[in-house]
Amino acid sequence: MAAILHNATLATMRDGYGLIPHGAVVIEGDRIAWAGPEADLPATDAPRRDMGGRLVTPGLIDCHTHLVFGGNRAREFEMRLTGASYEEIARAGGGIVSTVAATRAAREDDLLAAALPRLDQMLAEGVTTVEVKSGYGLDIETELKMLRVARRLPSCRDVTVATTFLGAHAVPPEYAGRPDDYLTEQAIPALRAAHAEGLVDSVDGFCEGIAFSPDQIARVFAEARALGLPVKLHAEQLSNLHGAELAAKAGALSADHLEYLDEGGIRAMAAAGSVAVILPGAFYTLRETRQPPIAGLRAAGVPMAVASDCNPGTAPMTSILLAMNMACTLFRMTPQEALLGATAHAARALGLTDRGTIAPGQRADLAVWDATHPAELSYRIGATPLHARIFGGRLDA
Ligand code: DI6
Ligand code: FE
Repeated sequence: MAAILHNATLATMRDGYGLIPHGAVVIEGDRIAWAGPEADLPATDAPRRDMGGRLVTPGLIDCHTHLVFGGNRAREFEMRLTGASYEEIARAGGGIVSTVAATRAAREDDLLAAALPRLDQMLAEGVTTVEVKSGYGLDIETELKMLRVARRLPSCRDVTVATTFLGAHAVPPEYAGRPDDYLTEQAIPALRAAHAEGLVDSVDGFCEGIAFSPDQIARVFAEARALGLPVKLHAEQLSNLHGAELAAKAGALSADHLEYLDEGGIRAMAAAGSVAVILPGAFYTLRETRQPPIAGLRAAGVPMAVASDCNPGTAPMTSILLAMNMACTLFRMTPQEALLGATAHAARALGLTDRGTIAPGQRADLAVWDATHPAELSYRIGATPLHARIFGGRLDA
C-alpha cells in the first residue's frame, strides 16, 4: 500500500534542518520510499494526502526516560518547599527509596496503567519512539517487572519502545553501604535474567558519588559486553567522576546529563562517537547552576540529543517540546540543534539507524505540525502544535 503526502514543508533533518519547502513524501508500507520537492515527485497513482503546507518532521524520539514507576513525589516536592530538609524527607520515606517501594508494591498491570497516561502525553507531542529504563526495582523481580511493562507498551499504543536496563541506578536500602554486594547478588543476575527474556536493548548506570563508582560501573559494562549489549551512562550530573570517559572507552551509545563534563570527557566522547544526551528538565528541577559544556561539545562535533528524563524525582515532565525549549533558553542550544536532538541524534543515542530523518528506507514515522518553520517547535512554551502523527506509515495512529 503506497501513499503520498504532498504540499508539505519537510524538515528532513539530514544536514541540519534539511528543509524542502514544497515537499512530498512517498510511503510504502511502513517505510519512506521517496522524499523530495513535489515538482520531482515520481509518477504514481498512489492516493495523495494534502498536508496544507504544514511542517512535516521525523516522529520525535525521547531517548532518555524513566517512564515506568510507581507512585509520585508531589508530597516530597511540597515538603521541600515548606522547609523540610533532605534528611527529614528521607526519614519520612521520601526520595528515590519511596519510588522503589511504590514500584515494588505495584502489580505489573498497575505499573502499566500508571505509565500509559504519561506515554499518551508524549505521543500527543509527536513522539513515535521512546526509551524506557528500569532502575526503580533494584531487585531481580522488580527490575524484570518494570522491563516487562515497558515491553507491553507497544501493544497498547502505536509507539516503538527501546528498553534500557538500569539496575545500577541506586543502592537499595537493604544493601546500604554494600554496593558491590548489590551488584553481585541483584543487579548483574537481574541483567542476565532480563536479557535471557529478551527484555534489554541497552545497559545504563548512574555513575555518581550517591550511586556507583566508575569501578562498579565498569563491572556492569563488562557484563553488558559479555551479553553483547550496548551501553550508555548517567555521567557527570552532579560531579565529575570521569564517567563519560569510561563510557566512551566502552564504545557507549551515549553519555547523559554531563553538567560537570570536562575537556578530556568531551575529547573521549568525540573520539568514540558517543552522543551527548542533554537533560535540561533535571537541571531545572534541581535548580542546578552548572551548565553542560554545550559550546565545547559543539566545537568537538559531538552529536547532542535532548530528552525529557521523565522521572518522578528530578524531572517530573513528559514534554519533549519543553525539554527542547529549555535546551535553547537555559543552555543556548539552537532550535535546530534541539530538533536534531529529538530526531536524528536521539536515534543515534539509541543505536537505531532506521529512523530520525526523512529519507528513503527510513521508517515512516512522521509528525505533522501546525507550523511553517521548525524553530516554532522549540520556541513556544506549553503549546502542542501537533496536527497528526504517522506511525509506521499509518496516518494519525
Ligand atoms: N539521575 C537523576 O536525576 C534521576 N536518576 C538519575 O540517575 C533521579 C531519580 C529519582 O530521584 O527518582
Ligand atoms: Fe535519567
